[in-house]
Amino acid sequence: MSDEANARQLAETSMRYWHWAGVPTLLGCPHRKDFDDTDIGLVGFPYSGGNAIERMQYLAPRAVRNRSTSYHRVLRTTRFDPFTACRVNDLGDVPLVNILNPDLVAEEAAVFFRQMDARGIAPVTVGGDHSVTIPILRGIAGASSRHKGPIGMIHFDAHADSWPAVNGTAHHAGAAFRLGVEEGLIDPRRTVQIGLHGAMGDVDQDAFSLENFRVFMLDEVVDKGIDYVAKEVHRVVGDGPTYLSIDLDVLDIAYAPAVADPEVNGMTSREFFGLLDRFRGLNICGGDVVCYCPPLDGPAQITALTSSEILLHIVNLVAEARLRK
Ligand SMILES: [Mn+2]
Repeated sequence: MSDEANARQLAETSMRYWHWAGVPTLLGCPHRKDFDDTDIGLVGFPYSGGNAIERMQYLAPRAVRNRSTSYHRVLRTTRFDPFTACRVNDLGDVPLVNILNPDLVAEEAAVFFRQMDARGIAPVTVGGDHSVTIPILRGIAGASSRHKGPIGMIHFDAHADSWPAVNGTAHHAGAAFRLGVEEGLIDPRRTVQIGLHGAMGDVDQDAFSLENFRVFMLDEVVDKGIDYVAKEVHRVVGDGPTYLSIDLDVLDIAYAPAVADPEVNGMTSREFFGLLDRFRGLNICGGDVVCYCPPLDGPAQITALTSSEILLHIVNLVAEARLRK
């Protein structure tokens, strides 16, 4: 390569770090509202009508666009560029006309994700509160999806989110993993929940999960280590299509302070990203990162940075899985 070409390449590489320049998109990817020419669709789901505690998560997609636009990069652990291997585009935000009604929001959002599924696009979504996951699953999983049945689930969270209807709706932030089973969208035998920790509202709060899923309390992750947990996850979810849903509150508030339902004494980012790295080889067909409340983030934007790195990791896992097909 000539000196001039070298210098140009170096300049382009350094520009990947410019979070302050250009038009911000998720992971600095092209904005494609029409869904054309897309393998992996990055989506904002700016909605927090499902969380009665903090309701600022609707601001997260914009905040993650601002920061993750400088994460159009290559992971050191993979040395693999998902953006040249796959067509990764920012498809914009889920249209939410009936934003004041959680049941109608779930309906209209499911239509959006069903359209993506029909075109073979793998969705990677920035919420929103955790109620965004059920319409995503209704779009991409179950008998009428291209997977033609329930899919596997890897769910990171401080909380079980497998509770019945409450506060006037079934479509609240803590319901996705029960509804997912009841509606045949996720296979409970291929579902793991990782990182539950913190004080509970009542002693039976985790009962549905403990009966139906392989649950790794955070204590078990720390006691047995991430190599053990990753091996167990590979065993339980197997080769089939598997979705990855990440509530930022699984992390200690040192690593993700700006979350809707913070719990102290959480997972370290070293443990968390170590697990994601060990999920390479799984058939990850989509994912989401939820519960970020930008107004609670500090000036260093810790939670925005963490969300951006997570987004890049999910895209890598989905891209590698698609290339293996
Ligand atoms: Mn949670």
